Amino acid sequence: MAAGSARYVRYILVAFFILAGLYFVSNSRAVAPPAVPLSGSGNTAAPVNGGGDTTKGAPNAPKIGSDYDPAKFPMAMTPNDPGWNDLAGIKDGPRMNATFVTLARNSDVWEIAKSIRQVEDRFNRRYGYDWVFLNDQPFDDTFKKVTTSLVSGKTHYGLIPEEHWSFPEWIDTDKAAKVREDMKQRQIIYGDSISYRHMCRFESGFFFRQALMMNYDYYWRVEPSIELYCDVHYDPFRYMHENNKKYSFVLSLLEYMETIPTLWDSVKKFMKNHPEHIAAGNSLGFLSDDGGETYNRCHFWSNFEVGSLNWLRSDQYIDYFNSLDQDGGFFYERWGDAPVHSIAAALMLKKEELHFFNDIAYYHVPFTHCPTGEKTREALKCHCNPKENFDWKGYSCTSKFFDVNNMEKPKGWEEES
Ligand SMILES: Nc1nc2c(ncn2[C@@H]2O[C@H](COP(=O)(O)OP(=O)(O)OP(=O)(O)O)[C@@H](O)[C@H]2O)c(=O)[nH]1
Ligand SMILES: *[C@@H]1O[C@H](CO)[C@@H](O)[C@H](O)[C@H]1NC(C)=O
Ligand SMILES: [Mg+2]
Repeated sequence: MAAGSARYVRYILVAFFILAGLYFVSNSRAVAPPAVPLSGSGNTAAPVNGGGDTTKGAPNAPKIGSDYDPAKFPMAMTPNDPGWNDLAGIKDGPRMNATFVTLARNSDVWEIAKSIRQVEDRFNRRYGYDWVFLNDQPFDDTFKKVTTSLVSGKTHYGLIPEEHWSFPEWIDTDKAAKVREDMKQRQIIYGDSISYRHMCRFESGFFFRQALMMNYDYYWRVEPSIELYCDVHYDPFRYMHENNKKYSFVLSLLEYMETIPTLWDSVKKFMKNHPEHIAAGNSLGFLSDDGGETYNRCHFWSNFEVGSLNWLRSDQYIDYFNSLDQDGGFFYERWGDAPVHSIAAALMLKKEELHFFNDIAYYHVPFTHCPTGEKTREALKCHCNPKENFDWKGYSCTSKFFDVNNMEKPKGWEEES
């Protein structure tokens, strides 16, 4: 009897320790401190693991990489494709080596929160792609907390090195100051801003080689205050990868000539010095209506871009950027990253390497891309007003893009022009 009850006590004790052990293990995982350095100390340009939280990302998804059979994971590109209505839960299939990227100030937090929420709701909640945030000032705790809570993938925060956000030594800062004064008088938008110029130069030549961005092959640029109006049914990164696309856009338009008076001269000089970088079968016709003599001001609007980081990091693009940067137009004029990227893409990539994402509906003040065609908009559950679609209006260059590529315009485009 005594021996028997001692055995029971032993059983109870063992069971107790097993339960206590299980409780401890499961609970310690739940209360593990987030790997996100919310205290602000992780704000460096070196790769910081901004979101080691194991609940982030898509746990069941096959690993990142190009080693997969696309046919095993078909993407639903049209409403007739199998899986079109499968918008719930984590998407299976491969993930690209890709990230969202946002340049922002701490004061942009609520406007970028709005953008993130839309990108997540319409696309990323099923994919869990990472998000890199870049800033010329350290990000504060609020910015990191809010953005990390909204992004389904891992978040990373980078501080831009000073040499990527300042006047290079060959720039005459007095001359640059006179230009800003003059542009102010002429009321040219952002004409008197120094920071806007640093921003444009950074987006033109440096975002893709920040330490955090070196970890990825593809990027999707997102700005504060944008809207995504339709569901995204397939992975745009995978589309780029599988179709060998290097640069993409949703809106195109004419640049203000006052901001780029000598940009084309600079480009022509580069073309003369580096004929080896100019692609055969490029999209020169998108940029110039006279065979390259003058620039017609057409450019892709770069506040939205999905593109290849390796292309931007290529000798081709770096030689181009350095040549333009030496000419000083980021400071002596007000060259924007949109014409700078667009000219590079149109001259140095093959036509087939550019892509227009008709099915990604988008708004950045003051322009809207709302897909043409009622059927398309319904299938994509869009909430944009088709009357606001800019694609076929006079200031858009999208029609020219279609013509240069001999592409058929979507049905109903004339009614929207
Ligand atoms: N860190 C940082 N980010 C900036 C600065 N200026 C602009 N940005 C970011 O750079 C991107 C482009 O700047 P915007 O002010 O949106 O320029 P824009 O799109 O030409 O003009 P808006 O019509 O005002 O949107 C945005 O993601 C901004 O958050 C700056 O001084 N510091
Ligand atoms: C992702 O891309 C970067 C840059 O090209 C590369 O260094 C890295 O090895 C890639 N990672 C994977 C998992 O393919
Ligand atoms: Mg903007």
